[in-house]
Amino acid sequence: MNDLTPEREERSANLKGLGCSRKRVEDARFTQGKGNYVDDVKMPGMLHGDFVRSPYAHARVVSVNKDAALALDGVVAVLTAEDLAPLNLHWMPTLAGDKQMVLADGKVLFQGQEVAFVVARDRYVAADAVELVEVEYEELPVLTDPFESLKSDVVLREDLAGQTTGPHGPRKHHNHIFTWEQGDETATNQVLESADVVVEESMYYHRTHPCPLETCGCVASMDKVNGKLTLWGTFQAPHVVRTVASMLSGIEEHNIRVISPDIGGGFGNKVGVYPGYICSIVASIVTGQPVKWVEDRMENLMATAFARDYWMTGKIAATKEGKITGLHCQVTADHGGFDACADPTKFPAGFMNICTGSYDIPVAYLAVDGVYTNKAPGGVSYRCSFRVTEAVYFIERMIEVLAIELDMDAAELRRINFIRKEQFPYQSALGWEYDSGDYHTAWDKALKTVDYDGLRKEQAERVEAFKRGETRTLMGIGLSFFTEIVGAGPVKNCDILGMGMFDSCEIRIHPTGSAIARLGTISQGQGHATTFAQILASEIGLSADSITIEEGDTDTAPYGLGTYGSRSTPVAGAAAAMAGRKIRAKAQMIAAYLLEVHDDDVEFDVDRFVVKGVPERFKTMKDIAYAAYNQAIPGLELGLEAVSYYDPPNMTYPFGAYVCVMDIDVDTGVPEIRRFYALDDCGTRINPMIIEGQVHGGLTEALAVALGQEIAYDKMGNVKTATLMDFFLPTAWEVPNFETDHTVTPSPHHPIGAKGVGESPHVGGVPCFSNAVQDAFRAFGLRHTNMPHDHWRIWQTANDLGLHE
Ligand code: MCN
Ligand code: CUM
Repeated sequence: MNDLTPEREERSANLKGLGCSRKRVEDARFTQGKGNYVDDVKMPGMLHGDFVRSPYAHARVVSVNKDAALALDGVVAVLTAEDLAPLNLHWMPTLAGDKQMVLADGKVLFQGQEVAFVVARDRYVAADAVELVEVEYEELPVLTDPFESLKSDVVLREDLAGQTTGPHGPRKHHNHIFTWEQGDETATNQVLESADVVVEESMYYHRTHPCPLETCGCVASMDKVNGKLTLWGTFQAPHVVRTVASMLSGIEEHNIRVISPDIGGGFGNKVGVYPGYICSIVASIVTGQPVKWVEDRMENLMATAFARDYWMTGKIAATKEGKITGLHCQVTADHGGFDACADPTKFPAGFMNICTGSYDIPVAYLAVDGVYTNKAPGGVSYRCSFRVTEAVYFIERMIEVLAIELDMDAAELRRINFIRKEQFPYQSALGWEYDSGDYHTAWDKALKTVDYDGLRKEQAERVEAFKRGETRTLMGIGLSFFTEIVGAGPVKNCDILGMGMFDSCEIRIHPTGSAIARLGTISQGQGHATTFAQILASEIGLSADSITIEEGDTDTAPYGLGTYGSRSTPVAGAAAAMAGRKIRAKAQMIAAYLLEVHDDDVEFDVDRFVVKGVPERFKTMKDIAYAAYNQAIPGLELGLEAVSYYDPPNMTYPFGAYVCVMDIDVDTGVPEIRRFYALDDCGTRINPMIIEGQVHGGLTEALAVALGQEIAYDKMGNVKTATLMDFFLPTAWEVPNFETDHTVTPSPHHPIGAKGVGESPHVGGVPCFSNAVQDAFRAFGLRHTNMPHDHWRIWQTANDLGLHE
């Protein structure tokens, strides 16, 4: 039954299942302005909240005077920490085991911190009242550098004074949060001491921000008649929000309904719990009216989850021939005023311990120190797969630096160190088991497609021409090879606030052969309504067009941990396949009964069950669905429904090979991207068009981060990049054409062999762009320079190398 006859091929195509570039079903409403976002939720009597925020990065709050604000017509309430304290809601737990002020309790720790919450008749009155709240501050010394913070006498977190242990072990200093160690330090140091070659390099992966087009917000509505709290919000994990809201408020979980409506991009910015959510809930309970809070762009950039801010120092040991023998990585992580990283509990530095990358490195050691500073909290967001962005940037820079030291070609250096196909499942020195990979095939395909040897030749000629004064443009060839780790995660080692990171799917087949499936995840633009239906179509044999996908309403969806860490496909996608298989198992019994044969005598064939060897005797899934509701089949319950809660046995490890060809004008520092080639391997591909879209989006954000985007602070702790005038958000003008390609190495443990892809292009893209810039200057002695490579910094690099003389 393996080759499809034309007739079977047509039936299969009609399903629009796995592998089909099905058009996105959600786009009809988005492109017509008919999406339903949080700010579209409007209720009778709805009030509006707005924050008074601190202009100072570090200050004592001496007093807050609400009188003038309360006197303004239309102002209903002004909440401060004093009002929340009796409810024990002035502080909230963070996902990292720390706690965070909901409203300033005695002091502020970063610019933009929430000090008071004004509730008013409309947004305008609320904004006016914010100006009328008089706050007296007493400035304190500001620490924006984590290294200085670790030496300073200034105590940032007075609430933790005297605590020498935190949720992740001992604290070395009053501004130190944790040290997280992985691997074997003694063995690594031994290798470093006796190696032929050791290179050391320090690099900074700067602070940046996901900056989704839709900012964060919510509407809280406490119905005092039935005791039910409904919360609409921009939540990437609605069930977790419900559980946390129940724990904090004491409202029983069944009386809380959390709804994530359409979301205008999340990129990790919408995983955490923000003071605005707590304040809106309290305000709704206090006033008895629905309360909406939606932050503006400046608030979003200043106060919600930032990304990165990792200072990394690496030592890499190798033989003269370039075989890597050991890796040492020391990180100082700037977490801002509170540790609000959204990591699985046991991973305070996320999956940074995948920093051995795609290479077979026998011994390694990683130590990460988390540090408090006077900056906004957050740290895990922005297509990061829990710090895999930092890990891949680190190793892909170390490889380039090692290539320089060894005077070797960087592509060849990668090739001789790749984990070989036959080594999978591969046990890494820092504790991961890579499920599957075929790196050499992908690398060779990439290099061949771009004519790598030809490019290197051209580059060498360009260097000569530059030296002869015939051109002022240099050429950079950026390489990166990444291994991602997505699909958190096995419940045995991954949890968020104690909840194991499984996910779920519940399917209900209707009598006429259409269906609804609900999942514990939530799309923010990834196209789940399109792709989850495709997985089910192939499993169940009903057209994807006949399957509605619903996510994001905790009253109807089964419990799931949400969408981040590219986990939807690896975890919820697996749950969908497993639930589909349960449906199919029952359908088989019904079909056998209808066809009057034994269960084992029928087999599944695209969209039907056929009697083995007699293909003209069959029952389609539509027939079977109808029979499930109108035939009394002995020993079988009526109906056709299934639910699956899926605990993945392992993460999935997508990978990819990227090449960027860049021309750099030495006199202006302007880079021109000539070509960008991205080969991704995410195992079985559900929807190639959506994958391509994900890759384009992730690469665009990678370009942004590598070439200019940053959240920069001055010494006073002022955010210098809090508007889109200063924060670089690329447009069609800056973004080049991206060429996409793929190989397919299925995950051996995922029911359909799929791995995630949503974050891969960002993880692999940032080092690729950065390596391209740095490679352009390799012939002139550059070893490493930090991102973001904006025009000014590139010009500066050229200047430092004496290229302007
Ligand atoms: N897909 C596929 N075949 C595969 C893998 C994935 O067709 N083998 C499809 C999926 O069916 C899904 C999409 O690609 O439609 C992304 O799937 P997946 O990799 O599982 O990632 P998630 O759905 O869990 O999305 C999360 C990921 C993250 S963590 C960030 S950050 C990010 C990203 O998605 N945020 C995004 N991409 C985004 N894209 C948009 N438009 N908006 C965001 O906020
Ligand atoms: Cu790290 S950003 Mo995504 O996991 O939502």
